[in-house]
Amino acid sequence: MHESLRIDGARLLERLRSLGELGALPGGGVCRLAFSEEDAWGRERVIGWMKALGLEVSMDAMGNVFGLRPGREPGPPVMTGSHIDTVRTGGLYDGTLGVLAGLEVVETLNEAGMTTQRPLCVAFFSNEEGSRFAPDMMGSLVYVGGMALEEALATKGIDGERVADCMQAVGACGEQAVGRPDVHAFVELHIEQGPVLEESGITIGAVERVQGISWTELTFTGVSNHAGTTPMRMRRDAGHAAMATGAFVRELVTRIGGDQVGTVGALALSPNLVNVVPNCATLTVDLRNTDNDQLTRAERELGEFIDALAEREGIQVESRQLARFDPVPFDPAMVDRVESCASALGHSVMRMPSGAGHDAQMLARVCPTSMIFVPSVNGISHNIEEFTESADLEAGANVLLQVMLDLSR
Ligand code: HGY
Ligand code: MN
Ligand code: MN
Ligand code: MN
Repeated sequence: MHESLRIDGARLLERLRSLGELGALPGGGVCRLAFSEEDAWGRERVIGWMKALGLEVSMDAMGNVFGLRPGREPGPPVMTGSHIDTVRTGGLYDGTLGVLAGLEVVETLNEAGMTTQRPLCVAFFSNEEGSRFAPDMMGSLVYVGGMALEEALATKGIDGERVADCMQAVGACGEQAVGRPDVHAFVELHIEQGPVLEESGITIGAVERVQGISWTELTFTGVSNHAGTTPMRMRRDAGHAAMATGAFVRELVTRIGGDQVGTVGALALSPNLVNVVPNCATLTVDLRNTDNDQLTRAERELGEFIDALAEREGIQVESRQLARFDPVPFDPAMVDRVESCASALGHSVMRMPSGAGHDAQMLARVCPTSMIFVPSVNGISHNIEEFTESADLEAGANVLLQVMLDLSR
């Protein structure tokens, strides 16, 4: 019976649109930074939908939220979900698709009067983006016991505020203890956020693994001085060091090649004035690779470069690791399941890695896990132009429905 079951695409689109109203940016797109007021609005709306669907809602001490649908038998649930926090220039689909498609699966089963053997659970995890409070995937990392709750709560963000205080302010502190998850299997639907599916003309990605991630914050300290009177030989120019590092990152990743990518996403100079040699520069370096040895090599060469640079320029450098996750392989049987469910529904499907980090890479530490990708138009994400065709959103949600039914009989 369940092979013929289909989700309601229009209803899914309406929820995506409705959630996108919260934290909507004037020119389009969304900003719901973790534990911000906008994040709280999103949390409230999704929890309202969970309750309206009859789910038993709980929140843990990290603010992770779970909507449980009992099965015919008790036991660890088949879980799906993702995140609803966004980057500062976020789109409508990053994270939210996985959460709202999970709710759509529940509503479809409710309408069909179907009770699965195993319980189902739809979750959203706190602070997946990590762009306000590093590391990324913080909520799911704490959930699986990969980061102590106390450490997460004490984390200071880019605005100097502590996670604990911001969570308190938005009511995102639940009672449920963290670190002892009991999950039968986890599957996350997510937009690809890259160009591969679109360029390949394929609808569904069966994700085999997530690449390794390394985030570092570098702070160069020199001496501020007059831009006109200070001879070049006397300068201790922190700004120059930052720019030289940015150029080196591009040269490094080009030289390593393969899947290696590198980004300087945040840069701040002080005093940031046209006629003052900067005495302080802070920048972030995001390095990723599917090959951990190459990623480690990139980190090492970056470290060697900045030490030599600081020595040569007579400035100090402080390096702070913001995140480091090895590449994560998903359970082959789970990847097969995504592939076979997609094919059974008549969708083209390909196996592929994930360039982005996801909550699924944390759940993979505690249960069989995989991901379903759908195409991103022009490969764009973390950009207000982020878009996925309705037919592809619907296809992904239908694959999710079938995979969850497969897992929960
Ligand atoms: O950075 C990432 O890959 C994720 O979107 N947080
Ligand atoms: Mn995401
Ligand atoms: Mn993201
Ligand atoms: Mn993600």
